[in-house]
Amino acid sequence: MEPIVYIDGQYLPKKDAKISVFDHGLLYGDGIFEGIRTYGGRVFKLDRHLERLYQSAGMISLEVPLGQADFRDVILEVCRRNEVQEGYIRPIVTRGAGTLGLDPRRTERPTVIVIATTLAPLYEEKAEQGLRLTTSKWRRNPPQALNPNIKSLNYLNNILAMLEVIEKGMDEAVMLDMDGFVSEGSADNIFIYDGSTFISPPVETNLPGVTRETAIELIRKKGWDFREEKFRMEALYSAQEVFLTGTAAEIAPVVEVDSRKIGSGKPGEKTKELTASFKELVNSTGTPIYE
Ligand code: PXG
Repeated sequence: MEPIVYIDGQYLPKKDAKISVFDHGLLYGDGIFEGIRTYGGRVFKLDRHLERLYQSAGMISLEVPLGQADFRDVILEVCRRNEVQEGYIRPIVTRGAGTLGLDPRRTERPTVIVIATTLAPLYEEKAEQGLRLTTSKWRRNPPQALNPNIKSLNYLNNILAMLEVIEKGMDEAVMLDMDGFVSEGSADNIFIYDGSTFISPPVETNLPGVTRETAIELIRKKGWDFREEKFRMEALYSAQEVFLTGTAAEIAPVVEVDSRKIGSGKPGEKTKELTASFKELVNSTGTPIYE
């Protein structure tokens, strides 16, 4: 089946789904996006992802030419047209086609794109054994330069970290903020368990992840302690358990950071419990695509 892509009001076969080379999303990374998962024909946390999409747009003064309820309908329709069950959705809004100058006023109107594909999780097998991380030499964009709360099309900061991961044969990067505190991975948030409390850095220096929020809810529901707090690499190295959270990563255990074993060197027991609860949640909640 040929995939169907939504662009500006039209549902097009993949081969016809094209945008202008003058689109400022391409020319300048001027735009925003979301990454959303579906499980068993239901979209996980659809409204929260939509909310974050509009927040990202607001932070770059981009007016989404579609109301939130209409955007929601489009996403569900793209899923239906692609017969998605276990899938991945990528809504994108760019500043639109314009002139070669970066002035956003020289664009006609924002471009809205929605792609939906059938997809397996990012780290499926690796996640069972646990991920190996390396600290990136690149610092996460500080909020004073490009706020990491914006899920923008400008992902070079993260891609530089990913290139390092590939060079070193690792699975994911740990990115530090400008002050040397742990911020997040290249495409996921990070948690440590110190033996009594789960800790994740405050979102000032990272993306407010939907999976991060879900993990915090699960931790609290189990009656375990959680707090938001800045921490340095040493806290990561000496943690009993470490895990990453993300739409693609889900809740993924970390077993090694910078060649240092985390805990026993195997996925932590608490992390495993959280992963199991997360799987239960994604398979029992969400917005139905077919109804
Ligand atoms: N930090 C960053 C920088 C991200 O890009 C997360 C944290 C986790 O957020 P969520 O809301 O997903 O829990 C992300 C999410 C991909 C891909 O294609 C990347 C993300 C999401 C989905 C797919 O690698 N990034």
